[in-house]
Amino acid sequence: MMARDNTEKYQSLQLHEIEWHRKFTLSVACLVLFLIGAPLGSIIRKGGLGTPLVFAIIFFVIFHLFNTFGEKFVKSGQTNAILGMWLSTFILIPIGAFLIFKAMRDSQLFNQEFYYRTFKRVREFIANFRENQSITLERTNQFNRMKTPNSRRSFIKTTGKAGLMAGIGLTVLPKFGFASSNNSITNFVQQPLPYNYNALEPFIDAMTMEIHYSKHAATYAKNLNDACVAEKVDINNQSLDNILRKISAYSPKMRNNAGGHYNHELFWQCMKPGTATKPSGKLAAAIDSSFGSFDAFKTQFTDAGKNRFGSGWAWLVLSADNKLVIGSTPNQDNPLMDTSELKGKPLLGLDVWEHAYYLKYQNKRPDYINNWWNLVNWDFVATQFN
Ligand code: MN3
Repeated sequence: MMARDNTEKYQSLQLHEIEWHRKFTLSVACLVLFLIGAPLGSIIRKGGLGTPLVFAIIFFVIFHLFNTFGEKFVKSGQTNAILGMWLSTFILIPIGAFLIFKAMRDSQLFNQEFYYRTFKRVREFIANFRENQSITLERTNQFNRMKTPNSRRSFIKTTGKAGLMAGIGLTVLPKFGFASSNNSITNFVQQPLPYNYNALEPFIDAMTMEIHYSKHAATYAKNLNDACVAEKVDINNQSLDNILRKISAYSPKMRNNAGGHYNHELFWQCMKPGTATKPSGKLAAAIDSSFGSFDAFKTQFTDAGKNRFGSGWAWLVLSADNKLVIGSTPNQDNPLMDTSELKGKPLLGLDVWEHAYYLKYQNKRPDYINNWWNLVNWDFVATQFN
């Protein structure tokens, strides 16, 4: 009788405790669910309240299931009330914090490229770390094998330098991986966008950038690699420039995708966030002497883009006889191609395909071009020119 009383007392106390915790977890959960729903909605950019609400409800169901099980565990005495009742909240808070962080940056959460890049960075870091360690170990071993102080001293002198160089190489080279393959602007792999999708707002909107980079341009890169496999091009011993210069020898698929990939890789670099300056130095002088003035150059380039019928690109190129020339190419052709009427080294390229502007500017291509001038990265154009 006494024991049963005690159990009943204990159970009612426990129920009271559960009720007490539930009051607090519910209010915190509402906040957490909002913190998850809102950023997820903004990340997938469906707009309106619908998407955040749907996500909030889904997470509420998850939260409720967790809590129901937690309560069961507390009642059966397998865990205490704090852990049982707060576990789901503790799990959801970091998820909410992560989503807010992602939503604040941009919508890379659903961008495979982001995960691929992160994975690659971690792998590189581990590889560098291992290599550094084995160098240190090897040097220690060599050092210990030496008998005389003299040879030890000369060893320190020589391997010290070599080790220093290796260390610098290992830490510096990966950072310049892109730059070193940059003689030809681009290789066969799509490079990370140099800025966030929303960085070019308000002139180019984030959704256009995301679709343009992660869908259109990514497809050119993928199809280019497929074409290289199909046409037995050894991409390790062949530069994209060379392929473009002899593009008439390849299939239309190679022409469209080699051009598409090259053009977009150049295009991303031709732009940068912030207010564009004017060209300066040698480039500014060359523009003035070729076109009369910077404004005259802008007008001529804008016309080249405006008047390109259908899809294509407007270009500023450096011709073989070192002259600045403005022109345009259809589809994904570019001035490096042997099939192109306009020939030369591309310094500045403008994508006038509808996919580059339609969401924001619809049919108003001239408005897109006028606004695009605010984004031109003249520093990059100058490095292409020099
Ligand atoms: Mn495009």
